[in-house]
Amino acid sequence: MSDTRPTLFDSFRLGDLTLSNRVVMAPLTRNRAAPGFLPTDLTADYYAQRASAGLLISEATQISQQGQGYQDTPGIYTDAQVAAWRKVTDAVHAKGGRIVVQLWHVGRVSHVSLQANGGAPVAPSAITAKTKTFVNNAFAETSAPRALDLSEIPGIVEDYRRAAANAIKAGFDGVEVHAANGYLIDQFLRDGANKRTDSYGGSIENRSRFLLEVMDAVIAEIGAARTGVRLSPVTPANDLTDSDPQALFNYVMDELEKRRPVYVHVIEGATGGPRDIAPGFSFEELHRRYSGAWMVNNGYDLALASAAVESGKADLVAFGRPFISNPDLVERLKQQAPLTPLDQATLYGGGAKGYTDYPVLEPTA
Ligand code: 8OZ
Repeated sequence: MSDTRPTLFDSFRLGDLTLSNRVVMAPLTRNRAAPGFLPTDLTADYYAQRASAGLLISEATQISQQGQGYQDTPGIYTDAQVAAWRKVTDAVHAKGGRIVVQLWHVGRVSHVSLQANGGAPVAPSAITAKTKTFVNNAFAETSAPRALDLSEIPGIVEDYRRAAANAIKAGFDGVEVHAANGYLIDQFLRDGANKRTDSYGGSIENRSRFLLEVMDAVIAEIGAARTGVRLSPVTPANDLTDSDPQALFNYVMDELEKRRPVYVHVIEGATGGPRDIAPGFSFEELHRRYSGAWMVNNGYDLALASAAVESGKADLVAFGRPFISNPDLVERLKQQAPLTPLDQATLYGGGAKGYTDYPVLEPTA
């Protein structure tokens, strides 16, 4: 049966890892970090409960204080954070799971109350995002950012490198560079937010420079086999637009292909929203340019995911919200069992309720 097509439930070789299936838990912000921006024992339970996914991607995790944009999100820049994440990765590994950490810098999607000395958030250009963040237990307009000075950019690249080194110290199987959803790297990429006139703005090559420097630094530190990247070429999330996303992301893919991170993770359509893609944009064209593992995300169900894997459209499929309310999502998909609906009220913040108390299927006799 050597010519059978792979299914969603077949194992997959990802770099040096063997994933037990092709169902990935997407990164999901839960805002439950303890003081010091530490993951907790509950965080360890939460991920360990979901360890039957082929791969877990952690919630977005800031690489520095400057990179934080919402209250109670975890970091990976202090020794205490590394030690706390070690408990999470140990718990996942004890259950036979695999987990990477998503490395995050929010750029302009932040608030002065989170920044050192109440300073302005940083961005490629001083353009405020028309979007909200969550701080001091309430939604708030994002604060007006200041444009990064050219001399500051190497320091942020260095923050990514250090975070990647910390990830390995913390026992992660790798990292995912968050270059999606309108955060800092995406702000550099897309021309709605990047109006720079130096070597990081203007042309597609210049706007891609920051992402590629981050990828080079992370790959030099931990290796391409442990480095993935997430892109959302057409999402309007966090007030971001681009005048020619196909040309921009074709170039990005050609440059990624030279560096061969272990996977590229794409959000098809509007993040967490419609999968519709404007005419003229083709994800297939991006996929054709890249020979590594291809991970897709956004509104997948069993039928869509199975079709994607069986047709070769994707190697891996990331499920987001269904994983919150179904810790045994892989088993439920396998059995075509009903899914528990998500409780929106416990999505962000709080404790065990809506975090570690979702049920698993009763074992069948
Ligand atoms: C939801 C709420 C806060 C942050 C993303 C990290 O969209 C996020 C996020 C999602 O990538």
